Amino acid sequence: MHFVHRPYIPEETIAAIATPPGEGGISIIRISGKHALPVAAKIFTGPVFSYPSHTAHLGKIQDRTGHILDEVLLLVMKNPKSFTGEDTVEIHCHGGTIVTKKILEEVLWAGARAALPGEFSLKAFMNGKLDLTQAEAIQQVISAKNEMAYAAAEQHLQGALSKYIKRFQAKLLDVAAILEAWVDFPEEGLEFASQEEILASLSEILEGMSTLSRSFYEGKILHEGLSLCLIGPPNAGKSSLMNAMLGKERAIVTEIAGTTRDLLEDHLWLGGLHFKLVDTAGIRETQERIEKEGIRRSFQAMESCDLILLVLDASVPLSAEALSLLQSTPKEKTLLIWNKADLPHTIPPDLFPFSLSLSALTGTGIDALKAIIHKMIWKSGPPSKEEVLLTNIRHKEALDRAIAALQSIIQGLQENLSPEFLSFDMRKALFELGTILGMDISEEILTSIFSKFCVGK
Ligand SMILES: Nc1nc2c(ncn2[C@@H]2O[C@H](COP(=O)(O)OP(=O)(O)O)[C@@H](O)[C@H]2O)c(=O)[nH]1
Ligand SMILES: [Mg+2]
Repeated sequence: MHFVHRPYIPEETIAAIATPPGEGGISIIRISGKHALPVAAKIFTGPVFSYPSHTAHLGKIQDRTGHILDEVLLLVMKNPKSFTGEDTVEIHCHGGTIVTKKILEEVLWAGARAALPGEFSLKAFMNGKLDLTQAEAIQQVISAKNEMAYAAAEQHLQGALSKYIKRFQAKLLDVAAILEAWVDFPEEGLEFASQEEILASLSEILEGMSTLSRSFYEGKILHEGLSLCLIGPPNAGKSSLMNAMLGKERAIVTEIAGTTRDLLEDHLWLGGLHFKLVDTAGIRETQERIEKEGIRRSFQAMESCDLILLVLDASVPLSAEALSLLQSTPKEKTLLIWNKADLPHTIPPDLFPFSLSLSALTGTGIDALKAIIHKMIWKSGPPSKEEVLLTNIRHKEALDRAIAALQSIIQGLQENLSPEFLSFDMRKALFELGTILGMDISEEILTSIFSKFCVGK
């Protein structure tokens, strides 16, 4: 969807349906702005102007001809004590598509304008109700697909990430002040702190910022999930393993080599996380056109996935295809699986850092497989609920630019550059940290952030 956000005009009153489309118990129409009360008063049967803030009132909505549209509950929240910081009215009506739409039409007729996606949150940000990380966290709370992603988003919403960033800012400002003193009083400046002390505190800040930046890997896992891809020669049991992992007969399994010829995807939930599991065509030399295309897609999937499950048949000697796959798969993102362990088998030792044997047919070893996947993903254990993680690419990029600026300050200090030269990078680092919180941020960037939000939020 493409649209242009208008600049924030406090006088404008906006309205939108805040509940999801479709039928439900209730729907909520939200109105925010200077004229929220007059708009509501035009269509509601009660004395809207006399209602105290934060009260709820039962009444009816009338259309412009006086026809009753629905019996509703009207909530009044006066500025500044509302989500947006403006006068806000919520109309809770019956949750039907038509009735909700009709009431919104009347609200718009009465003087509100249709809100753009994320515009309520934009107003909240503009009015200082939230900083930008918190506003962005709202959307992540809404879109969280698993408990850990939800926990991380909720934590950002409570301001945990802002607190972290502000701490970096405060520490950097301390150093900046000392650098300024060096510039202004070259003689006495050194009394405030020695070069070693400054280097030590900068390194400590850098370390903290780098740790936060690295947490984006975990944040991404939580938020987007990962893709697992089954790769192997024909008849190794890839499709059988897919079915065993999913606990349903998703893929066709036969003893005929070349049964799977296209990519097959399904969702897999493992340890509270969301994965995309992809079954692929068995890799071998073939002249058959469809199978050939399938194999090309297998290689593509192998490239793009986060984790490869390389499946080999342990009950037969290694084929040429198996050997070639053992050589060509990137070891660091591959789990080697020796399948058909229910049959007499031999397994060459220690080929890959991560491997196990199992039987897709009997199900023996499937739990161990899930445990290893878990271990491979969380290289140093899953994050605790208290850990602050970066989950947003915008934050990650700004933080990395701040880190680069900090590195160049440290390098400059080590090369005994005069402090004047360091203050440019210091300002850059502080600026980048500020943009994470929404300070000094351009209208264009704000627009693109809020345009990804839901309408009505
Ligand atoms: N004994 C035994 N047979 C298996 C096992 N896994 C798969 N098979 C059989 O191997 C054949 C090929 O399986 P399939 O899942 O289609 O392999 P794919 O070509 O790699 O997808 C089928 O006849 C399966 O029943 C296993 O763990 N043990
Ligand atoms: Mg198959």
